[in-house]
Amino acid sequence: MGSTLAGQILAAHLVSGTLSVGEEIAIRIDQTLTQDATGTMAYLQFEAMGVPRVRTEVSVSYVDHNMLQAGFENADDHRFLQSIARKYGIHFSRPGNGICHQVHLERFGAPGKTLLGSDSHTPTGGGVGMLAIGAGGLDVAVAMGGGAFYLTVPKILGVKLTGALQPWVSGKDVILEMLRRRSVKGGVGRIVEYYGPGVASLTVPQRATITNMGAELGATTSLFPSDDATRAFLESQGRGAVWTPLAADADADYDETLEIDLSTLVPLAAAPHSPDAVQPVADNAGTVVQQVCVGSCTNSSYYDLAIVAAVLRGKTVHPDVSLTVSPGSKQVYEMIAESGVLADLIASGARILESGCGPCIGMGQAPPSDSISVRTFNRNFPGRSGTASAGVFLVSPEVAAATALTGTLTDPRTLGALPAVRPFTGAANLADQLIEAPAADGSAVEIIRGPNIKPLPIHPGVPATLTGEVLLKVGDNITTDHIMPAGAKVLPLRSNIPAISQYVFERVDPTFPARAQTAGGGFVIGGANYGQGSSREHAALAPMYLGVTAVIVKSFARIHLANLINFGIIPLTFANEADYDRVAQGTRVTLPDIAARLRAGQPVVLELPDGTQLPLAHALTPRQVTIILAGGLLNSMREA
Ligand code: MIC
Ligand code: SF4
Repeated sequence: MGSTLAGQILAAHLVSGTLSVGEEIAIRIDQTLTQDATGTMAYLQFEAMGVPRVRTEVSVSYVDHNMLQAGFENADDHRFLQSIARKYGIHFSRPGNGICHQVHLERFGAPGKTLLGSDSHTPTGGGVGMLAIGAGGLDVAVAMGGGAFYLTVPKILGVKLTGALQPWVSGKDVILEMLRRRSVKGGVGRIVEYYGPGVASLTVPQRATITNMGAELGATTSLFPSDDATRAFLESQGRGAVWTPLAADADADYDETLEIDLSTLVPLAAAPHSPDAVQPVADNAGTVVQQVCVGSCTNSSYYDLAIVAAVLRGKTVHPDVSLTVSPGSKQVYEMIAESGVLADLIASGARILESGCGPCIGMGQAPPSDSISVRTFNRNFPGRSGTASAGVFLVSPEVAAATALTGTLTDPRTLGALPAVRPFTGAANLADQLIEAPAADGSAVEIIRGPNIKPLPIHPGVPATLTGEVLLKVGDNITTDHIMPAGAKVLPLRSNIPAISQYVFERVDPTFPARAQTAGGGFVIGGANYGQGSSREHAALAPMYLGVTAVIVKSFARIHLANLINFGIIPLTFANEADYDRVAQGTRVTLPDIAARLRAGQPVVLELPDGTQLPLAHALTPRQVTIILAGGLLNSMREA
């Protein structure tokens, strides 16, 4: 049997291990990216490693998340990031240059390369045939230092695309259809690889929308072949030289397959509060909407904005709707300015925001109380918009535009024929004025640290036996937004763990931080897919700071599991899922001889106050056990 494209790229980058599903392998990383909300931690960790200069082919530090400067914190962090980039040989994409994933696709993405990013939507790069994986900042720091990235070999889910999209249906509807069929757990332990005759009809930005939101499936990554459309895209970026044709073998051996006939898809929407609550837009048509937001790393390419402008041209946004538009990159911003798309948007009453994550991460534009916001973004977790009582629908730009016009959720096919989109006929500005290339020698550069940047907390190491209180018990699909919220108030504290830890589980139980500290730490019990969503390692680091020593759940999401290990929190699962019901919040429980049992590979149990022992499981490798027992990866690197 022939090999899959993902298999080919993994094989070409294999450093250790064997490529069989479930095995731990290490791969070489060609490129890294960080963004400002995860980057400060990643670079503090990189500094702690004592490596004089990054050892990747390309490393880029983006500023796109923490753009609201309501105090000195974000501005200080940006200056820190710039000085670190100058010192260690990292490209620095300045604020205003755009969202990391959009800019990376345009300016650095290359077929066949590996990319590790401290952001869960790094798989956007799969749109040009890269193997692009999201990870915690510490794993990215290790990769910048030349270290390999460890992962469990995923299954390859081959998605055969046939047919072509109908008018008003877009790439967003393809990934929403995937979420409808497979759920937010459907990609866990898998790489999603698209192939088949339908691929050629999709543009690179459409493909990137699909691979971007593969993160919401829980997939390790998603990718497309590199073909003529890829070449055309890279040539338009003045980077045709990095193009190489790539595809799975015709008889590729996928672990699973499914087929989507693109011509059968209709406009879809993910209803509040989960990206997999997908239904046809028509089913919810008429829902009154107060806000529409266009942008985010999922849908902020030239066409995404141009189709919105085409729908709105000569008309005005509905009086009860606030419409915001955030271009994905400075390049896209300049293109819409030149083609007239921007003027159409302004004339229609759209509120134009700077190039960045903006409302997607709750950096402004919180919707009104009890309202409905319709967004072209990728996540609609409760409270993420900044308004706990608001509901968010995730849709395509086409649906967003139709909705902005009518004031109710609208299937754009009801608007009649697809309007003509203003073409961009000029040449894109490829001068990269806002990307500072690294100096040849940065050794003399001083790192600038504002008062917001606090040193990394140190883990004391794991004692022989762990006893503690069950501080919190939560259900299934807990996201890292639940564990460590983002938004305008909390994000500026990303470089200050003592301060940010006071917001851990804020939306689930605001008494958690105080209770955890009073109890001297303890355990968290959770359901299935615990830790889905964002890659933020603060969702491990801040609980660790509060004294959380072990998290016991039905199952974990990949990146959060890796982050728990990296920060020395023991991740365990119930051997019998039903035992979840036997552990109550507030109980004092014990993990007897946990250190010795993990080290010896012996069964681990959870002891209840009445002496009952519940069998637990884990899939930790000896390497991971060593890391945990040392109190995390940095401690274990120092010991080595
Ligand atoms: C997100 O979309 O949640 C973020 C903000 O981009 C995160 C990273 C972070 O929390 O800093 C992600 O997706 O990894
Ligand atoms: Fe930024 Fe939103 Fe994309 Fe995260 S999902 S990188 S916050 S635009």
